[in-house]
Amino acid sequence: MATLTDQFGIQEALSKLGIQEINEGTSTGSNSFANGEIIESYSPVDGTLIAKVKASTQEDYEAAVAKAQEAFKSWRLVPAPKRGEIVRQMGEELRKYKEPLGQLVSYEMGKSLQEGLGEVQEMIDICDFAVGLSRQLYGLTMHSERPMHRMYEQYHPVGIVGIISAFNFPVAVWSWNAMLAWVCGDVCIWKPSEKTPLCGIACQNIIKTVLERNNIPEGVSCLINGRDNGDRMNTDKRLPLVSFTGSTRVGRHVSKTVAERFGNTILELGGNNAIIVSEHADINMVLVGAVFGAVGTAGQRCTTTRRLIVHESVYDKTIEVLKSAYGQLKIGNPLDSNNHVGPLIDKDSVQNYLDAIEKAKQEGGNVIVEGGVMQGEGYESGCYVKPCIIEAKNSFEIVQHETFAPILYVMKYNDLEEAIAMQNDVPQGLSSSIFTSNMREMELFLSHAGSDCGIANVNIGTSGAEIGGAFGGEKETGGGRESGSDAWKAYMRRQTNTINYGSELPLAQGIRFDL
Ligand code: UN1
Repeated sequence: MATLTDQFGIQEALSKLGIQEINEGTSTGSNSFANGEIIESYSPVDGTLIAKVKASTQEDYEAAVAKAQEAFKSWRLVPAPKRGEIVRQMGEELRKYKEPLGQLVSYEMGKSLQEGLGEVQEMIDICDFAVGLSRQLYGLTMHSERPMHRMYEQYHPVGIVGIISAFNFPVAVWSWNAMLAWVCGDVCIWKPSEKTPLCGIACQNIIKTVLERNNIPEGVSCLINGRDNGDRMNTDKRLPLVSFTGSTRVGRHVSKTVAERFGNTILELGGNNAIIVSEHADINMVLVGAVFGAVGTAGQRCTTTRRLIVHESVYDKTIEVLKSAYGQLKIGNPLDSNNHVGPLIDKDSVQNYLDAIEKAKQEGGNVIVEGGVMQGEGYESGCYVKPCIIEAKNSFEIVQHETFAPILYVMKYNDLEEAIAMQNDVPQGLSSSIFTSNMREMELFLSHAGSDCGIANVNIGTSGAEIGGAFGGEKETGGGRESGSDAWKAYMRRQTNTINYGSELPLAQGIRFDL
């Protein structure tokens, strides 16, 4: 291992997380099914091969499903608050491992250590949320039209939930799904991204101890690795629900494939999130919201701020403030707390970033803060890029497209309705925000005539949603909702029950059927 990694305690973190067989061919976690080809996990931080992981074969996949099916039979019978207790213990375990897991997230994925730790905090938060939820899986009761009848609805677990997660939130998004699914009585099969397999293994290792000490069958939580397993899950009738986080392109395929067999999906796909900066905005607040939104996680959140729609009267000032903030950004090793921006996930992403800048220029974009790939000491992995700002039109093809990189497009408006129309005029519909201290503007933005996104914020950036709200978006973002509010309902099947406690059998709708 490179000295750089030792300097930041990665070896120690890996060993605490039970990932020990570095470069020996495989590193497997509890209940992972891995006899296939080698997947290599390289860190974008310094280009080091962190470990090799084996993919799951068709046989491995079958073994995982069989184990999950078996586990479901007993897990669904555990009372929901008792399932909540197991999830509570998982939250405790995650608290213990917050530091090393945050480090691994940062090292394997490339986000800053602060954001890595924040991601583990999201996991802890969702555990706490799920514990409370385990006593609140409510259904409604309603009055029957027939005498001496009672009607109510209840929610039952669906069975095996397939979770396909992306590299950019390699642990939190799994936990949003898994923790809710578990209190709902479901079991999970998780396929993490091929780019962050070690994060998957680490999570399995952490929760394994909780399952073991409570005598819960380990099939409640199965881990499979390798691209081919995505379609195995999508086409598998034994998985009534597939939760997919990733690109709109792949999401479209998942959606069709699962729908073909009448399975359900939760889709968290691309975003193209905008901040509207009104003439009544507090510019200092805009600064933090927009810069963190655009360059946090090196622009690789689905909630990243990609467009800034600025009122013409504050346009020059906003650009000036942004330029100076971008000038102060430190790009480098994300484990070093002095740096603001870490690397992109890999060189393909760097190429996409460069292509997007080129396209924006070709379409007439005016570069305000120059981008480029960082060279020299500390940047040997070739994955570090400069966050850039381009003055553009909303109608540019490239602006309509989500590029997973720190590129911020800025544009002017003079009327708020026009700004809202621009903000909505993209295929995606995840997150949006307005900075204003004007109550009328704020309410218009949040009204039916306002933002068409799943998330709409005021005086907060587009990223960094709390777990307590439902997370997800409209249009090409896929329509799914995860984490807080009543997102749990997607992990259960609803059953309407009507009970006749009388001695007659009256038919509904007053139909007579005399025998
Ligand atoms: C994602 O980018 O896939 O709202 C999830 C946020 C985070 C989650 C992002 N809480 O930015």
